[in-house]
Amino acid sequence: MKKTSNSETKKLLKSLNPHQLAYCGMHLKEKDVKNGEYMLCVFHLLPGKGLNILQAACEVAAESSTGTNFLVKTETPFSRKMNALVYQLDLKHNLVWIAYPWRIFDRIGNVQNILTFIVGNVLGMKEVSALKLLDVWFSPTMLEQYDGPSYTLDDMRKYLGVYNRPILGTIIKPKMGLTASEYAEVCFDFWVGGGDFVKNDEPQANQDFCPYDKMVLYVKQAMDRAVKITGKKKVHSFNVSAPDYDSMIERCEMIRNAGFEHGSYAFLIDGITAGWMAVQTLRRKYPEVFIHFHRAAHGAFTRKENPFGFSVLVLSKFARLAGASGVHTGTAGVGKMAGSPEEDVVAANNILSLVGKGHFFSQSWARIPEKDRDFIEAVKEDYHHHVILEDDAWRGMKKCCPIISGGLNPTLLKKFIEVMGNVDFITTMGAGVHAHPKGTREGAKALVQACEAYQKGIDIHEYAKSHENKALEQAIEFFEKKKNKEIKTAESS
Ligand code: CAP
Ligand code: MG
Ligand code: MG
Repeated sequence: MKKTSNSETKKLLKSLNPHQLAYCGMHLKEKDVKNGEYMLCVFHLLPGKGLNILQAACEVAAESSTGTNFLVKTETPFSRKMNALVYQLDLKHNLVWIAYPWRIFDRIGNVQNILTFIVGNVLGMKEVSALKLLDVWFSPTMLEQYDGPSYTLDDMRKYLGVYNRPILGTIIKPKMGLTASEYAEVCFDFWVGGGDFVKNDEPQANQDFCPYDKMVLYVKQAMDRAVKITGKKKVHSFNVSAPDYDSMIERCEMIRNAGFEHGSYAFLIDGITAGWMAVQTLRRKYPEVFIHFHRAAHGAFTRKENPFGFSVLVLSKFARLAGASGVHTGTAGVGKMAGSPEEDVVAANNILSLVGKGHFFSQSWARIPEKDRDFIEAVKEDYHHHVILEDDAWRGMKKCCPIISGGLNPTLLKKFIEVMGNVDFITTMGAGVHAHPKGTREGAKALVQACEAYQKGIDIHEYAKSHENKALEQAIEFFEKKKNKEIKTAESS
């Protein structure tokens, strides 16, 4: 636990005023902060003018738990017990660890409430010139209160009959501007080309040129046609983000009343712009539906150039806590979006398994004490069978699956799987399918063929040589030529 020498700590402690001292717990040991009463956070923190790191950290602990910028006369012995406590520092890397008594959080399992505390006002405080929440740890007793996912990737696999490979998906492009029937036609082409899963793009809503009810109706017809032709089940993820609760529920009910069978539709929610309450509403109201968390606007908090905010890992952990079945976790530098490989992969792996290694904490997503013998068995089962045992679901928070999109195309699938280290994710390629020189259907075929090549252990260039894999050959020609051209332009500029 120790990250600062005793002399350094002593010097810093002496600099604290009584107000700051009330939020300092540098005496605490690992066993104290892991006694089940605390949620633990680690922040990258640069102090504001005139403060040292411990002073600034205590000010953050105050503002993000019970306090304000002065010691108030209205404090009580109990309120002091609810103070968050700074318990560890790493002066070399400007890191601070803060323990939060989780009784201060809304007791009905409310993620929005936690985030308002720990990445709320504090991001605007003058006492810091940088503050980024890098990792968070939940005790088993705290996990007890949170829903976690209900309908998972494993359920979707069962519905689709797809195992041992990623779920192959797309986002319909152009992102906006197609009529409802044009939109549905593109879905049909992707599904008939062999794709499993189609999602609305994150801004899809009730636009006058693509009325929501028509989009739902035509997608259903397209899905029915595609299922009939291919003999394979298909899934569509509808964006149900809306201006208010009633309109969101109205969209959900419109989808459920359009005749889609259970498992063939998912609810997509723009979790950052629509908000955590919407995510948890969908999870609690529709436990039998895949809740698809799109993270548009996360860059404002997660980009590494931004000194304020939180990491992709933190966002993904809270998405699992809130009950998202899947959340976008980034393409680990392989695709178009900014994001570090290590960051995205750590996030993806942490929300998928029963025990995940974070940047600073190893999180067991068990709702029971980790010493429980059976829990250890459940973890072993989890690794071997990729599921939390059905009758053991109560023990652990179910998996939340990574959803990978941003700039991927069939030629990058193998590279991404190797970076991820497993195939337990949904990939949704937009341009990667619809920019194919021969259009969407061939783009879908190219994606399927790239996945087949991976599963057979054959290089895609080899695999594309056989005549039935023309779609893949054309995709390689197009996307690799484009990439080479980009490299050449970058080199010449
Ligand atoms: C991807 C996408 C996704 C972003 C989200 C887009 O389209 O539809 O919303 O990938 O990024 O709008 O860009 P392309 P992330 O496949 O055409 O890039 O998954 O990193 O949250
Ligand atoms: Mg300590
Ligand atoms: Mg999008």
